[in-house]
Amino acid sequence: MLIKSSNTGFIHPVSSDITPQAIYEQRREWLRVMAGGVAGAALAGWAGRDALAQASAAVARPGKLAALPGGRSNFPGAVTMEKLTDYKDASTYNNFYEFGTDKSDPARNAHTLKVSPWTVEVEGAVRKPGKYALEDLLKISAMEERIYRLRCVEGWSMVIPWVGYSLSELIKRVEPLGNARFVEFVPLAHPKTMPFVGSRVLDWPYVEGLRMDEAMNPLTLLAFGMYGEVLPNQNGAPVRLVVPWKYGFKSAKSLVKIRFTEKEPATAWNKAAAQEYGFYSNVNPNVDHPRWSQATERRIGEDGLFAKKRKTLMFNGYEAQVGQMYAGMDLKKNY
Ligand SMILES: Nc1nc2c(c(=O)[nH]1)N[C@H]1C(S)=C(S)[C@@H](COP(=O)(O)O)O[C@H]1N2
Ligand SMILES: [Mo]
Repeated sequence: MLIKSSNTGFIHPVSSDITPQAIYEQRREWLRVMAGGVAGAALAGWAGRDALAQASAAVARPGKLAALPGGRSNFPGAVTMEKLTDYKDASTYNNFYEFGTDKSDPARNAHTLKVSPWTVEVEGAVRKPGKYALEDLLKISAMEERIYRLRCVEGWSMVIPWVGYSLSELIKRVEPLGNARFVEFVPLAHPKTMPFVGSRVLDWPYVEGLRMDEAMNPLTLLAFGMYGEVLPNQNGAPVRLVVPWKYGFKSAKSLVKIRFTEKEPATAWNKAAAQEYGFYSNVNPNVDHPRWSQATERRIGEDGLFAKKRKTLMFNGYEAQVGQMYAGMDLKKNY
């Protein structure tokens, strides 16, 4: 069954299409058990009422767009207990250069983005290349809710409940060949609906890339929604990447192509300023940006007069889940 959102015109399946009813029921039961466990642990520790509410209940929907529910993820590290950023901040303070370079530009301009119909093409070194209609992409795996920190290289961060599934689910499906060592992510670049495509800030499209093991890491999320609803255009509708241990710019929005390659992809920010933005771009408080420190960050929503800056964590706090992938690499050289 398809429901048409009055706000966006985006057509998406209801949850019973995404998950067969039986699995849905099972997942609900399991969630109930999990929530109890997590809530118990939170109570025993430092967490207060916010964390408790966050752990035990589904994130409240803002009610602006069509619903896209996801079962709370049980993958280690997939749900932070930190206070969620307000939906309003998460959907009005954005980087999406295709719609302008000010934080408020995407929310103001991205209504022109046409997200239906939408196709994502998988190509390159895979046994099963092909074009996926969004409707089919949505059904590849059960939707999960993941609460991730997202830290921008500019020194601010948010905590956002994303809805999606591990990119690895799609990758397994298309069967990469032995020579596939990297994955390139290509967002839409459509000058008619994206007014800043063509501007000289970047070389369009906004290409990003990951090494194969990074792309296969279960934390790497193919996201279709946030706060229990489909993504607002300004957050990268209808499908984007979220890579929580890397600076925000690696999390490419509004993807139309996923390409498997032997060579390291040339990424948009690396091409624009190689001395400032490397291929890896792992969040690393010990490696300064050439023009500023990366040791601390400002959590959006905490910017009152007495708000303290937070210390930025190695790999944005996901070291236990991802540190292993970089063992033996010089992270000052591979910034
Ligand atoms: N296509 C595209 N994807 C993009 C960007 C962009 O300009 N274009 N900006 C990146 C940057 S710098 C950040 S910090 C995050 C911001 O995501 P958000 O607006 O959903 O918080 O998106 C990333 N993905
Ligand atoms: Mo960013």
